[in-house]
Amino acid sequence: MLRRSAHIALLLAGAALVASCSSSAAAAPLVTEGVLAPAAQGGPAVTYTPDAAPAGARLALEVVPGEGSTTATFRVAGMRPDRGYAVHAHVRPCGPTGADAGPHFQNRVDPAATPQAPSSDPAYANPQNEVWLDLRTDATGAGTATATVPFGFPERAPASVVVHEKEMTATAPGQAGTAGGRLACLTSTWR
Ligand SMILES: [Cu+2]
Repeated sequence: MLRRSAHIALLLAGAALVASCSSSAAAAPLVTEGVLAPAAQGGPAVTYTPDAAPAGARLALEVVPGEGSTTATFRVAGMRPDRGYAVHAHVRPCGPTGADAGPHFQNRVDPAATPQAPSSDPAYANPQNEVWLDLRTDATGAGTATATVPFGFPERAPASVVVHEKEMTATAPGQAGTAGGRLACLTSTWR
């Protein structure tokens, strides 16, 4: 009985996730959704650390282009309850390892960044030049974050959303944008 009601609750949470995505009044939102599967299995939504980002959790991204701005909303259900997750837009699609998603998408790219030493300069690694979607889950493991950034994606766009180990993204010089290991990833459409 307990298993059955938990299953129904999950279905309802999934339905709410879909309903809330499709009911946005803004024009032509881009919606990407996925259910976390083990990374070895592949797919659009993968977990690298099932203890912290359980297989079966649902992730959804909605991107609404504006006039010289973009509003992104990231929703999760079935994640760990009462937990913060640092979340960002990354430049490449998800792959078998967390590193496959590459560095954070930056509107103005930090000229000092290298593959070995990603940007950690607060002048570039900040939530006005990157897309940060840090969120906190409720008692059911559901959570939402919305970010409006002052740029669009005319030439380059992110390709994924990465959920990190830390509960919040760091902002100090030398650590800005860092958030620990990569727990899960959603390959997503941004334009
Ligand atoms: Cu990130």
